[in-house]
Amino acid sequence: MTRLTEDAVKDIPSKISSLDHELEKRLGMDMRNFACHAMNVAAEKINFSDYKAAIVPVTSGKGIIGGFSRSVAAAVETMGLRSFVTEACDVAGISEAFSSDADIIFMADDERFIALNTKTRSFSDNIWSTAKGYVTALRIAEKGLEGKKVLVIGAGRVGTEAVKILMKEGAAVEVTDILPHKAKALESGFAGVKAIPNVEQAIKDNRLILNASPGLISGKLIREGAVISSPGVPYAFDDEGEKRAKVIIHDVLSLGVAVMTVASISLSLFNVPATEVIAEKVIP
Ligand code: 2YH
Repeated sequence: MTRLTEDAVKDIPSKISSLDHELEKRLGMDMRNFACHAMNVAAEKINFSDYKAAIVPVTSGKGIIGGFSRSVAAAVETMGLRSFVTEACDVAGISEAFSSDADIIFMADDERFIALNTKTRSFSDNIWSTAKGYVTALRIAEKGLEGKKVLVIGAGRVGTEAVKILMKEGAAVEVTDILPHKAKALESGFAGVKAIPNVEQAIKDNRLILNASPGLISGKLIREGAVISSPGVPYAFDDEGEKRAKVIIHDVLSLGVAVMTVASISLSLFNVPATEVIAEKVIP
């Protein structure tokens, strides 16, 4: 799975408010309203400033990504929560977060990134939240997805969740991956999903795209007026692709974190079933 890099996150804290405005310009809502929209909860029902979020740096596996915790904090603060990065890492950091009465603890290792609600003992997951956020962004940008053909590029963890969410939205889902057996596994796993073995052809044939892959996409393949929602890191598009597409929605971290935040709060406030929010079933 793609691991974020220091370089990818380094500008987030200084650019978070322009990111928020950019989202408003593209989708007609800021990050907070967007995340509430994705989770189907009314923003006015949540007192965001009542919540304190702690971000715990985690050293396990490949270790700390410089700027990662600060970037998560910046995204959460933009939504109106109070937040802090714990001084200590790992277990000591978790105990510091609890001692400081944090309501939500964000922590990520190389496999998972969760927002644990300390009051409800439930948590939201970055994979599911990212998929949910980017499907929602595509739906808003396209003014509805029901009955429309959508291509998911990348049959990894975010792609798999996106396929499931798009099916629920009533889209006609196609999926492609440079490893065709992975797309095929999704076709076999979910009735109605169609695997397309040739990635380039799949891109040429589709106007609505959810890109959950780390590959670069040549602008020559992009259709005029394409609507693209792209959580994939690194950024996949060249100048030609940007010119041809009507809109490309992309960021490396904040949209996923925004949805995680509202999901983590919603689990307690609105009895959203945890199974809806947590991606437990992953097709290998
Ligand atoms: O980037 C990642 C993983 N690919 C999981 C993301 C799930 N979408 N993890 C971030 C690791 C952060 C590091 N442990 C830190 O700085 O705390």
